[in-house]
Amino acid sequence: MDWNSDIIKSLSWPAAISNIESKQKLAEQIAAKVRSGNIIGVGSGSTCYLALLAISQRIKNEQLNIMAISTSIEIALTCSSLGIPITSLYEHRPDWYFDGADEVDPNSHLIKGRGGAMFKEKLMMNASQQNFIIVDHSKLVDKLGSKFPIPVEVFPTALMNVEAKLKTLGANEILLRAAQGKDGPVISENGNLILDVKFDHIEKDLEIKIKSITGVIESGLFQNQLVEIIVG
Ligand code: A5P
Repeated sequence: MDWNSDIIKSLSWPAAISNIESKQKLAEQIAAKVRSGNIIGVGSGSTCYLALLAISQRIKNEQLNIMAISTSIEIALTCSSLGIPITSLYEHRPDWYFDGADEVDPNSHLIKGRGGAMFKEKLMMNASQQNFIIVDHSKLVDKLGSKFPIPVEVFPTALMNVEAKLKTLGANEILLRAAQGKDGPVISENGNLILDVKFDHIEKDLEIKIKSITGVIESGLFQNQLVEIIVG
C-alpha cells in the first residue's frame, strides 16, 4: 500500500543551487554510469540531488533495476520521492558510490561535511568498491582549508574534551555549528554535535590525528581515500 504522502510528493531542493549548469552536466555523467543490477551509494548535497534526478529519468526510460544506499535523511527522502528503491549496508555492499565535496586539492584530498553527513559518507566510501567525487570548478583549491573549516562530528558529552585536544593539534578557531530552523546547535544525522575547525596548516596525517581523539565520531577531512574526481 502506498502512503500517498503530500510531503514526499512536494519535496524539492530547498535553496537555489549554485553553479547549476556544471552540476547538471556532472549529474548526466553519473547517470550514464548506471547499469541495471547496480547497488549505488549516494552522497549528499545539491550535486548528488541533481544526479539522482538524472538517474531516476534513466530508470523510467530504460526500466533499469537499481537500488540506492543513502548517506543522509535528505537523500533517502529524495529516493523515496523519485521511486528509487533503498537498501542498506546490512543487506548490500555498494558497487560504486558518488558524492560531492566542499574542497578538492591537487592530491584528491577532500573537505566534506557542510551537510553534516560526513560519517556516513566516509563509511560509504570505505565500503564501496569504486568512488566518484563530482565537483564544479569552484570546489578546486590549491590548499585544503582555503574556503571551508574542517567539520568534526563529536559525541555530545565529549564536547570539551575534543575542543581541548583539537587545540593541542593546532586548531586556531573552533565553532559549534549552530542550527537554522531550531534553537541551539545542529544535531547531526547520528544525533551528535558538529564543530567547524580551522587550522593554519593541514598536515598530511591530520585526518588520523583528529580521528584518534576520544569523542570524535568522524571528521570531514578525507586524506586517505581512493577516489576518482570528476570536474564539471
Ligand atoms: C555533504 O556533507 C557535503 O560533503 C557535500 O558533499 C557537499 O557540501 C556538496 O556540495 P554541493 O551541494 O555543492 O553538491
